[in-house]
Amino acid sequence: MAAKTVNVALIGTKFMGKAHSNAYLKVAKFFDVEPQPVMKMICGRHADETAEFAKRFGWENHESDWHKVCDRKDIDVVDVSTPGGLHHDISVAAAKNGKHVFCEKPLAFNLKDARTMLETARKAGVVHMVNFNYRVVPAIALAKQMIAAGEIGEIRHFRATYLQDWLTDAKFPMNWRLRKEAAGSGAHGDLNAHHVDLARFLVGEIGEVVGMKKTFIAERPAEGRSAGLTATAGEGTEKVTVDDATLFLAKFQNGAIGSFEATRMAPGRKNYNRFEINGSRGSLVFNFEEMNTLQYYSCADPAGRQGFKAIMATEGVHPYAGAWWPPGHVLGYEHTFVHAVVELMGAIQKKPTIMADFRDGAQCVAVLDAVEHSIDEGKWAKVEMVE
Ligand code: SOE
Repeated sequence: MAAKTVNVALIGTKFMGKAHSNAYLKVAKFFDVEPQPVMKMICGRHADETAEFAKRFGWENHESDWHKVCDRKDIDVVDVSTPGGLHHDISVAAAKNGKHVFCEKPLAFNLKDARTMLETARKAGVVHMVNFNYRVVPAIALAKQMIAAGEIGEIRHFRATYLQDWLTDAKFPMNWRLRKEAAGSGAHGDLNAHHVDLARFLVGEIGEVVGMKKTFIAERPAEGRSAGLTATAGEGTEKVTVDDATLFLAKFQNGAIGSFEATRMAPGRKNYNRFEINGSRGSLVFNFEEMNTLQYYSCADPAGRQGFKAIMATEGVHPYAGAWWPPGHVLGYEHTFVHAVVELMGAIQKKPTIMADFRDGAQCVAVLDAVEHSIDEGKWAKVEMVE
């Protein structure tokens, strides 16, 4: 019997558009997913580029107006891979029309919008998922299992640094990620969002925060063209309206404490997404630049033999790894998107998932917002809870 299918429409043709397209292409080749995604429709602002993109990645149709995509009867899933400024409007339109929604992070620019997205999706009874793709890095999914099994005991510290360097040079031109109206915020929403999600995933809810932020370069050469994290300069200059770096401290509801640092101005750090968790019985350390390994220290090891060991999460027993290559044949960034689509297809089949839904997405926005409030008011701020 032929496998069940769902028709997917992807909105966005840039960095995330490529990563998601690749995931839809690969998922049913490596994983026994049901339903299987059919690459029905790609949507991008520029008709010619989108037509070219459709041909290159194998999308059946292309469109340049997302409203029309959300209105189509033959679409089951809308994948929102646009800059953040469009997440709310597209997700709400798609959910109201009964489509499952898979949205990039951060879910929204403020808690009010995030709540509307959540309520609309719940009312429509559709699957809603946020692409916090680091949850499905095999080493991180393994960390989740180890924590749940009590292997590091009661958690006391979550220590996260997310460092990149692509904005170090003051001559690096503007792009949408530096404009508040398109990105919501800078390093905070782009990078801290991932760690807030991982902190909630691995440790628990955050109750209170206090932060600070800094924009080191207030004006940059105007944008000529940009793609991914690269750009060429156009004429003149433009004001930067987001943070270059945001740091904050957090109190978890379960008594753990945390520190978070995100910057796009750390020369030499490319995608240094690192966190360390210390518990009463051991520690775990992850660094995306070595994403196939999870560092584990166990206090139970005999005296004289204690130390961090690197678990290479590429064995068949590790989450997702068995579907790919033999042990040690490492995975990369793009595989995380495939794993996210495995989870998305599973959720459509009503299977339990470890991915974030819109409630998780909204709770992450609540933490990000609380950090902004604490900065504005110069004191600790309570995080609103989303039901
Ligand atoms: C750019 O900073 C970026 O691509 C983020 O937008 C992603 O979410 C992060 O995973 C890697 O860096």
